[in-house]
Amino acid sequence: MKIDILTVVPGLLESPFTHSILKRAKEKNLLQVNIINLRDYTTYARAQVDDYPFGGGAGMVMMVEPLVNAIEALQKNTAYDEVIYLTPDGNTLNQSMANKLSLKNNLLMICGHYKGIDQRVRDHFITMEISIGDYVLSGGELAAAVLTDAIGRLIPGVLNDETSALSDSFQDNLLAPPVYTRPEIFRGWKVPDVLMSGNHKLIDEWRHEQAIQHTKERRPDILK
Ligand code: 6GU
Repeated sequence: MKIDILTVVPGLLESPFTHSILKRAKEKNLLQVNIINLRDYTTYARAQVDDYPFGGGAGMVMMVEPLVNAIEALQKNTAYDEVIYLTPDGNTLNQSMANKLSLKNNLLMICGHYKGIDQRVRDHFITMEISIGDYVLSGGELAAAVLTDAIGRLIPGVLNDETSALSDSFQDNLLAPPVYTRPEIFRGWKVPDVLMSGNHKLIDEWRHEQAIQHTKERRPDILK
């Protein structure tokens, strides 16, 4: 998969994809992330990309021209499956969206800034609008990093143990059960006996019950 990310703050996206699982995805050639600087596509003086909103009001708006120049230039090289605008008024990201997006080949993500992007870009170029939750970030970059991480780890072949994404929280509308590792006893706090029993049927049942219990307590809204 290739993910192109268009931003006015490329520096914010330098590090997130160079560690851990996404680093491995890159090394295995399963994921390629390109950061593109929107300012490379502006024709305005001093690399201007934003301007005052028509009708007045606080904040700046990202101009239609640099965005369309950039998107059209990128589309010449790549047929994107989705052109995603990261915005707090988009559809809230969930695991099911990440699962679906992880099966695509080419994604373009557009990071909003200031008061957002000119509506005409949204009307004519954007195919999906995604938010990562009900709070406001200073820009779409960290949201694009979150979305890329959520998608990237699901690309087939990225995780070593393919089943490990299946046992993630949310994959079956359940939160994940508790996990333990060595030592078996720490300060008198003991690992549940069932996990030490070697009986995998019992262990699976216990984990499933714990997941249900955990979900009932914390997220009754996602329980089917
Ligand atoms: Cl995608 N962008 C911004 N600026 N704020 C957000 C967001 C996105 N998702 C939640 N808050």
